Amino acid sequence: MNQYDDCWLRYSCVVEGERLDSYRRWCTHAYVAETAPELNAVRDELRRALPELLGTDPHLWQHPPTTVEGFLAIGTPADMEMIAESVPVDVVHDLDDGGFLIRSVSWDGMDCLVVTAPTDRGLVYGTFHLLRLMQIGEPIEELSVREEPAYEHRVLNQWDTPFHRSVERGYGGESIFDWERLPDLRPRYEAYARLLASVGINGIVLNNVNTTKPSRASANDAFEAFEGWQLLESRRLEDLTGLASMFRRYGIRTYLSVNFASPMLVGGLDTADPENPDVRAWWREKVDEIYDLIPDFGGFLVKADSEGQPGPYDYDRDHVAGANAIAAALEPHGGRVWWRAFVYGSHEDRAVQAYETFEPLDGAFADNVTVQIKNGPVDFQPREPVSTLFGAMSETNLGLELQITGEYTGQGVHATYHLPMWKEVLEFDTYADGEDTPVRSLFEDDGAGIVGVGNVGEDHNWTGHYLAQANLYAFGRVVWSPDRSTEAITEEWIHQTFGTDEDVVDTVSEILQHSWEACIDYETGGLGLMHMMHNGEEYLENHYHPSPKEWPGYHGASEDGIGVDRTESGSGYAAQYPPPIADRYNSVRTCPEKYLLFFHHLPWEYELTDGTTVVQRLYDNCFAGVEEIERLRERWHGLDGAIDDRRYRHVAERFDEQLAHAKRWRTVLTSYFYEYSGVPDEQGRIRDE
Ligand code: GCV
Repeated sequence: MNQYDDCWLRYSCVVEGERLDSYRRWCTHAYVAETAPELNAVRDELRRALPELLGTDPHLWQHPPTTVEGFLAIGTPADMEMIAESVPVDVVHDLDDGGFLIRSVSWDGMDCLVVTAPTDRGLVYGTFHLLRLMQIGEPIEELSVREEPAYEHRVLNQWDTPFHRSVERGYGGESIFDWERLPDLRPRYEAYARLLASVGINGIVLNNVNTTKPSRASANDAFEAFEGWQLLESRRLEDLTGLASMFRRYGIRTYLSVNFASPMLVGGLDTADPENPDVRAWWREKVDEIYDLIPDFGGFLVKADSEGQPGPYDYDRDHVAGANAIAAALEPHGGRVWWRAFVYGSHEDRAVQAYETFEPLDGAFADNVTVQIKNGPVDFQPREPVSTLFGAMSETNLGLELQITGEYTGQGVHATYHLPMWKEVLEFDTYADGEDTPVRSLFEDDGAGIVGVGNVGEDHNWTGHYLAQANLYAFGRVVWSPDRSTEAITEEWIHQTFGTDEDVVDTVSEILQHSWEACIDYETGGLGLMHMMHNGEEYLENHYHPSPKEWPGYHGASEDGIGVDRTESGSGYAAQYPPPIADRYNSVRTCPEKYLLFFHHLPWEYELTDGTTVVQRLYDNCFAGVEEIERLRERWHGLDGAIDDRRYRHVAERFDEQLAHAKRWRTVLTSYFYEYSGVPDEQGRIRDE
């Protein structure tokens, strides 16, 4: 058994007959440029993939082969004359960084397949694209592919906590990064880089945004582990260079999460005031030192004035002053600050705070600052309305932060697929620039981008749950191409991961695509409620079990009703949206049911449009969610014998646990709703629990 799963890079031979003949004809011989580290990665990938896909060893040439029927050529037009002669060079040069062409051409009487791009990173993506087509069994005889990433920045945020091998909100085991042993590189790092590059990720923030023990932390040992600030120490930076070079081979730039008080913690200054000249000089020198070691370093991610991390407020400065001071040090090197907008704590309704803090600062951030905003105003709940900030900061580089890991969606146990949620977010019309300004259109300018909080760890399967690999895959693919449909991305993943058998594809696709709505139903009741999870101290209990009594402010249950009033008569969150959206959400008649109780506090027996009462709908949805998991589990059982036993059994066991846990959610929530409302379930199901 391999040390770790190959995920979607299995390269199991799926085709036979004429299709296989054509793969062999074009790809048995490969002529690959040798001008950059990325090209070594390309060659290595061909050496790994082609023997599996072709059933024969490939021959890698140093010069264009002359005595063969056909060959595969990979390089930029500048690298390879043969490519410059056979593809329209101006079309190649018009592509954005990362873009590529794949063309079937005839050259010197031979059938050739050319993978070309204006940058070496694009050649890596083009190679993975071609290998994906072959894994899926697509024809390659008459290819004419032109691909470009939708956004410049497609970044993974690791919440790995250095020196402790732990991952905050990671459910796939310990951190894969062994900081104490750097500069030694584990083979697993390269395997990870391959997975990321294969779906177009071009940046990685290596460490957790929590970089120091929070100032208001209790005596909880877990907080002692936050020592990520030390990564800016010179000895740690030197250790990082090898890891950064390895990621560079795959077109991935390295970033670090840094502590706002680094000038004090690392530099020994007595202040971190962003206006202090010594502080600014310290950042400049530190950044110069980093770029000497890592010339393509991406920049810093900063969590400031948030959950006890230090920030500009400590010096009576605002977020612009804080972000711009650090950005000034990075600017000469082309580096960027990703500055998180995740601030809350001073308002009764935390949803309103990020907008109140950041919207007045629109237009004041430096060009190399990106304001990184979670998709919703609370915190990666199973479903949240889109954050109001997306429609309010058109003069600022924005970053959308999505969560790949399942912190609130069943962690490593429930099969909850996040792509349908991300699609809902990306398609939401923000009216930022009038009607038809969907979220997905906001990150197209240089300096904007989309980031995902990662879900990998040391487990054999990387993600704690085999099906959670789909979340990592889908993140990369949807961020590369947000127009690609959920169905298409999901099927691609299944084809590469489980093969092309129709039953398997239909079953896994159905499970994935229905899993998110089911989770919403049993974890929230489906009307816009949220955060009814337990906030325990124990690592895996936290945000997993139901505990609606613990956080009444998030759902507003009382004897007279349920939900949080966020209209004008309440916290006013709805009014932070541009008028058409604000009007829709402010009115109980037009507010979509899925957000109803997020925006409105309503009597338990308030009648919904179909005549059902609020409390009855909550009951019904909780029951429907569990029934759906029962059905999806049955569907999975139908795959016994159709896929390998290891993965079949793992997912079957997880489904047993998920079902038991979904029932626990249903029992706790429905009893809680009943306790407050005193309204029995029309179908008498609560007594039977
Ligand atoms: C990294 C929530 C999570 C924390 C996380 C924080 C953040 O509070 O529970 O684990 O910390 O968000 O995004 O900064």
